[in-house]
Amino acid sequence: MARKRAKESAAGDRKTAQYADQSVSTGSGGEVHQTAGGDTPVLTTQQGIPVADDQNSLKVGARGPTALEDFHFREKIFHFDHERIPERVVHARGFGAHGYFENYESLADFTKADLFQRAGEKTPAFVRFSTVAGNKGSADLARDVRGFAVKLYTKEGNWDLVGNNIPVFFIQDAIKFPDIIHAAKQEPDRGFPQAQTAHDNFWDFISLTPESMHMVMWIMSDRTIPRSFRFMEGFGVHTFRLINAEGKSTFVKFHWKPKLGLQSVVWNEAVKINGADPDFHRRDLWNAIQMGDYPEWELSLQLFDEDFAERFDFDVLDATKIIPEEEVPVRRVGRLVLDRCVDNFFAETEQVAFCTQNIVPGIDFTDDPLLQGRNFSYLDTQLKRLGSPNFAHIPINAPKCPFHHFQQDGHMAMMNPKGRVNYEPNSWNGQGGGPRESPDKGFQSYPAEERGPKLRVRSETFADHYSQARQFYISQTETEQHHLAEALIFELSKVERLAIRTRMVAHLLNIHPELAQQVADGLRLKEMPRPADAARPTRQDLQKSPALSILLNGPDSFKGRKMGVLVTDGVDIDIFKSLQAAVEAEGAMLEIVAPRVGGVEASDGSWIEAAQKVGGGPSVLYDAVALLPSEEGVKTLAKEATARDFVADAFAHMKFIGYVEAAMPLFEKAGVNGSLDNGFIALAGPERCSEFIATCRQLRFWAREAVAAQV
Ligand code: HDE
Repeated sequence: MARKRAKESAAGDRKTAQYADQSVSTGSGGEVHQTAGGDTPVLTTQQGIPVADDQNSLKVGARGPTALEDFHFREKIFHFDHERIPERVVHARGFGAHGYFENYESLADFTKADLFQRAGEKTPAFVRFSTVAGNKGSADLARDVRGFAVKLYTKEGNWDLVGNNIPVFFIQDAIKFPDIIHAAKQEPDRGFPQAQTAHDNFWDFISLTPESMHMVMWIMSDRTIPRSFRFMEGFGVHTFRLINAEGKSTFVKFHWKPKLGLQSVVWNEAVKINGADPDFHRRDLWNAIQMGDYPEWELSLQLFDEDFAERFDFDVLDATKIIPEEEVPVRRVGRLVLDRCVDNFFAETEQVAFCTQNIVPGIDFTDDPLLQGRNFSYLDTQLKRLGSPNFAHIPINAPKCPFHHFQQDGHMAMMNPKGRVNYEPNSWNGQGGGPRESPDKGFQSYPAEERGPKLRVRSETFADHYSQARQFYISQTETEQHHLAEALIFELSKVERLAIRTRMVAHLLNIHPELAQQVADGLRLKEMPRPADAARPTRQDLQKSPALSILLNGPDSFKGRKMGVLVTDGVDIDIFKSLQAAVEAEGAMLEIVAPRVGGVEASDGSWIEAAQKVGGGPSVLYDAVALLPSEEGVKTLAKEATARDFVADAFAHMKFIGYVEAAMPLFEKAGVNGSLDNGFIALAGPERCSEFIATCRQLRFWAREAVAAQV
């Protein structure tokens, strides 16, 4: 009996092995199933045991049960089952890259931080950009704050500047963080909406939290729909301290200024990008770095002293306030360059553990209650996510300078000290006694005077919630003010409860009556509410701050931007080539979109390969577009809905559109032929192409917006 079974089994093994070979060879497009040999290493288990068959689990008979003794199968599935670690409770969706920070000048007058001592010094960096509310798999163009977390591997330890692309925050005290995040994320009963603040819970909380009103202006502006990470600012948000060698403290606000200028998309475009390419931002960063087009930001400091802090209109410890750059100008002190993509997303981007309390000698905290709370939260969250107090043993988190301490053991301890001594003080001086503290080199906290009764209170100096919200609003261009009002109308229209919509309008009345009126009209509120009760009246004397506008801080070049070129068979090769050359000369990118991805045959018989089929490369993926069909080719294009959308969307999103005469039938079908405004540039001959690119430097033809809304 036993012999019979063994025979069956052997026959079965042979049969299934043969079947596996067939399935691999046919299943992988005819490639030959490879086994080890030559340079190809032998597949092993984690324990190093060579694997003979990775296609079939061990069975008793070809159609029988799987044997428990199949250790290879069990190890493989066991490991797979544990591949995920808890996603971040906020900022789950992120994308990271490596680079360096280069110091322009010595900042020794202000700080003894080692990385700021020598001009030209480069410090390795890792940056992770993120959205806040969405889960890990959510889309990149959610209307949301973007995280801008920077880890600097300095020679005196890791400094994490864990910032956002908005310089203020929703709340003033960390104790409210779980509430704002619960309110923003999916509602707990239904588990949706995903990555959106356009729902009742969010606006319910916000409308009951006047301190959020300044942040509301920022999140409803186009700051929350950036064109890409490369075109957004970063902010440390809190006031920090710089400490010099004499122990003198200077307050500082940290800013990252993108070299390519600020740029955002419009909301209708964001919604469509999310469908066309949910990875739009990460793909953009990945591609730019892979192409050697390394994005850069300048570290810019607002430096001020106690006197200024006393004089300033608002409390510098209040994270819902900015210091206008017109009052304390930024000083550009160095540049951050991202020049290397990760080798492995999980190992680096997912496992990177930022901690606000990672700070180096020469930089220090202030008593901002949000920052104080964060200093507890980040360490705590890393233990949950990474599962071990040894998360600094993971290469992405490990310092790149020497480190020595007596901490030991724990889950997954990778770096284990040698020798007998694991405590201090000890008397093993010079005989493996281990590291010693250093009063000179060690981190010394700034000896700020702290006194006062122990109370659960909010400082009176934090009480003005509307003045800077108004200042933000009046600092925007008309176009931006319009977008802000539209965003509020969109979001509040998704709120089911009228009382919440009304409560928000009551707050807007304290910010700007014109804004409140527009939103009330947009929501069709039957009655204008009374203004919300305000702890402090809104100051009308704060001046406009042009630094707060995106459009006033755009680029003067099309560099780093992307041109989508729609071509068909018969495309005029001269125009195509000169457009290509003009785009290249500008330092921009060109992507070819064609009816079919295989490409087109140009007017001279040459072949142009496409990157996208027209349906897969809608115009929302490009900063400007050019339409270069032939007279013959446009006939088919005009029949395709995706080609018509390509044009209609480019028009609706105020993009510059270069075109050849042959494109007219497509314009007609797309419904834009009646309004060929100055944003349409006829590429009558090759020489017009550089003129077209020069026009594209304005990025959008905003004058079209009022018209486009009605087409
Ligand atoms: Fe965070 N935040 N945060 N945050 N935050 C986290 O830490 C927290 C705040 C920011 O790419 C968590 O590692 C509290 C402000 C970024 O890995 C968590 C408070 C700013 C990232 C946490 C704040 C930020 C986080 C979740 C209120 C801008 C992503 C996962 C006091 C200055 C970092 C993690 C990355 C992540 C707590 C407010 C930025 C839970 C308690 C203000 C960019 O620890």
